[in-house]
Amino acid sequence: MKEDENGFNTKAVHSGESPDPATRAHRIPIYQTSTFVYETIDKLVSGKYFYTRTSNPTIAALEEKVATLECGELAIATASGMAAISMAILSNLKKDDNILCSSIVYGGTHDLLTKTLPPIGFKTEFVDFTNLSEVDKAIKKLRPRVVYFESPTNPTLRVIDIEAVSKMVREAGALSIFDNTFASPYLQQPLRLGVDILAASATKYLSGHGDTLGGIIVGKKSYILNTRFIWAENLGPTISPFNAWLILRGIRTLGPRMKMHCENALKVAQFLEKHPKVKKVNYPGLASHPQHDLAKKQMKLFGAMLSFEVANSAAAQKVLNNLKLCALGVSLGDTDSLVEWPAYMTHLNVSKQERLKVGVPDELIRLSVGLEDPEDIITDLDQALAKAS
Ligand code: LCS
Repeated sequence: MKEDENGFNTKAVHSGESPDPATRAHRIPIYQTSTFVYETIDKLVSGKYFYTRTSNPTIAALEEKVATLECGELAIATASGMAAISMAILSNLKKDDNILCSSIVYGGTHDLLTKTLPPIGFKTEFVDFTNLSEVDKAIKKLRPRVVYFESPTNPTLRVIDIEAVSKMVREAGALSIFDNTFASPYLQQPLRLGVDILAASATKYLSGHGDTLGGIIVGKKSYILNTRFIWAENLGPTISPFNAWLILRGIRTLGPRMKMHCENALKVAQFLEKHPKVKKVNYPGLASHPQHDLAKKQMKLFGAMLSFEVANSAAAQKVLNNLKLCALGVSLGDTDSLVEWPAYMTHLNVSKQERLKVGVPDELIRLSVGLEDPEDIITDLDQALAKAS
């Protein structure tokens, strides 16, 4: 059987990995070296590895595993998700190019597009990507080079039609870049839906254990080779071999972890939806979610990220201060449930006016549902909600 015909979990376990040719170690070693030395110039010139900033066997194993799972040709692993996203965007821009972006994305990405890129000449317009006619209008008006989006969105959990947006972008001769961090390749494979380039944080579900940072860019061979040698080699966003090894280890259990994360999240979302102190729950798996049918069509399960609104900002603080099992901190996709306050944490730099427009009021709490027993997560939320007035 060819490897690509294997199921997702088989690929997650095996792809990119084979016993170490030098020692027959079953697990790929952490090639913790900056350079590779050769006996002669001839051997150096024909050698596969030269310097870890460009390539390294442990990092290459991670790249092959993620490229296989995302159904892409090749990948580049980076030191963080933001390194992947910034390099994916910059490597596709030329002087005077514009970017079109979904109105709600991770706060760090929003900062990159509104604070880092404008002074060097790249402007971004934001529109609501759940409204396809707005996307169409904006593409025609702006003529962007890059169209950037994520789904489900952080922290509002809106679902965007990946196939429809990618088609519009392709027909306009632009490039789509998609962040698959929240879903992971277990839930959706955007490159198969027509996205040109995938960029994501590997810090979250791919690693899965909250003990490392990493990022990944996946795409066509020509693009990835050019980006590796022209951009990655010169900007130097290389992941450490140790962090790559941790993420490789995490991905082997991505399927079973995601399944359990999603089952837990659905139970928590259903509990929250019935709770009298909760005004609104954003979770694509609930029938009340505005894009529930699209989520059913586009995703295998509904993910493990959700957000919910309580009465007001003071009530949100009370809930956050009283949670015991769910830890208060940014990040997500960890074994442990993590809660955060988007208005004051991940999306602090987005203006209040903009936040309110895209559905991030002060009373919104985001929860990354972990792998604890769901009853325990629910008990914790229940006791903290009881303390909110
Ligand atoms: N994309 C999304 C959707 C994210 O949520 C994050 C980080 C990134 C990219 C960046 O990845 P990193 O550089 O951290 O590996 N999201 C975070 C969050 O929501 N809280 O803390 C980090």
